[in-house]
Amino acid sequence: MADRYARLAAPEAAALIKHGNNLGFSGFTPSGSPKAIPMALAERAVIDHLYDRPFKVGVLTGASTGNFLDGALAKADAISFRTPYQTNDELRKRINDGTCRFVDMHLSLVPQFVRYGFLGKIDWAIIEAADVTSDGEIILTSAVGAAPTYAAVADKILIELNRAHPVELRGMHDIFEPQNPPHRRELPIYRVSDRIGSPALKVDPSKIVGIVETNYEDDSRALGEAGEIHQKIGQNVAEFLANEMKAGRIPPTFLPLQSGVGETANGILGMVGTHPDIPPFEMYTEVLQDSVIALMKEEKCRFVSTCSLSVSTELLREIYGNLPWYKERIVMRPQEISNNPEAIRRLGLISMNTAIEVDIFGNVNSTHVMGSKMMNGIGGSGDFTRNAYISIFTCPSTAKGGKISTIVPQVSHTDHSEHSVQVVATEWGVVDLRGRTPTERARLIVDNCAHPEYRDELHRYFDYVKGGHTPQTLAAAYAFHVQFMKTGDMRGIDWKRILA
Ligand code: 0RQ
Repeated sequence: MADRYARLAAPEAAALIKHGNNLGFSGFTPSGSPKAIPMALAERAVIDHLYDRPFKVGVLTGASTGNFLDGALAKADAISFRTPYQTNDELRKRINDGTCRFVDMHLSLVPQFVRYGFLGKIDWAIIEAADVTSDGEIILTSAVGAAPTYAAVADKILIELNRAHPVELRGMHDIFEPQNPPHRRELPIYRVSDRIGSPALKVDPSKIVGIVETNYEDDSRALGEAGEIHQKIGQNVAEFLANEMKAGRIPPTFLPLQSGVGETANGILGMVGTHPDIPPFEMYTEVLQDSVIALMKEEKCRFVSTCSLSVSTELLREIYGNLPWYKERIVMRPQEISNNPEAIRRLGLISMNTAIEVDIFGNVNSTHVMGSKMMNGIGGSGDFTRNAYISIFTCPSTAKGGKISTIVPQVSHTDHSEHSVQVVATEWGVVDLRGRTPTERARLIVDNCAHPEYRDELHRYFDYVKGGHTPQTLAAAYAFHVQFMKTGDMRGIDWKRILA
């Protein structure tokens, strides 16, 4: 580690940042994001606000972050602008009450948007590092995210040198930034494990204003054991994939998997991974979640290309305790590469993401509750879904104790259209929408995926709406949602009145 850089205490680093600055942070999910500087910034904001001094910053990261960053800064009301994704309750509240501007973006596009200046100037890059050399080589930690781009475009760089991450991480990252068009070349990734960049992030050392030394573990939460519903969904997806192999539509070597965030995705991947007819596979994904570690140890998952190690603290310790073994089996890439449409299409990925709701025609809402309230954001689900060899969406058939059907006549917000969504699975069944017309899709989804308590309601709607390529009645398309907003339960719709 180099001595040429100034050593700063976190409050000293925070004091350098001005109200209105745009900050580009390393990290992707709570993994790999700075911790001490954002917490010091939050403390500073609280004091500034007490003295009626304005202090808010723009926060750009790889994906979501944890309590150290989004949590602390949102609580201090210190975020004026946020992109591209978040999962924090306090921040979600501010986004939905309009006090924080939020731009929900495809994660693969963030670095390009930043390089082109579409998101404004980046004043500071704040990067968590396991090591930094005097000539500006930075070894990143448990994620890459958009750190290479933030570091390249920012005026100045602050490093959080975090001793909780071992310097031996060197070699797990593969840092690569494509040229801007018209000079961009193809990405030479032909196998999941191909490396195309360098193990370190290289920056102009004169831009590094100082180093804050810390020792904080990532605050990733452990995901619970898959419940009965998630197990059934996982079983349905696994059976579907096993049948695709039998039918010769997936090669005997299988195809690389991508799996989304959250409890549902983690549980489903666990089930797919343990299905006896699914052979050992590789993953080309953006988050390596808990269930993958067990599959790697059983050699069921042979290699993972990811943007982050989004695992619980215990599992990250396990990875760090056996680094040589994991370094042969994991490569961490920038989100522009982990989520790159070209690589996804070429490698023939099977994508598995979670929906908030799905409509009878196969359109998916991943982001908004009842059409208006932001949940987390689209994340990487669009990058993968649109370009996958097979794109799968899963969700439990109901939410909020059965008061909400996740299968609805029309989604209240569209993130993934019927043209990109190929397979839908709930705990009741799995349907293959490829090559089906809207009317065929509607029958399949209602009869196989909807909760039985909602099937009659959905049939009633669909039997009434006749005519057109995609039969729909605008007066009743949102009847389920309107009923919930009036009564707190989607059931009991007065169809006679609505369809009169
Ligand atoms: O809320 O906890 O308050 O009860 O939504 O739902 O079932 O716990 O599912 O944790 O897997 O998250 C889509 C949000 C699912 C996530 C989403 C309520 C439900 C609960 C969470 P409560 P579950 P999960 C790559 C992929 C977009 C980004 C993405 C997500 C809460 O998967 O953010 O895919 N996806 N990225 O009760 C009202 C409905 C609801 C509902 C569920 N229809 N109406 N509330 N909920 N359905 C990774 C990255 O991009 C980093």
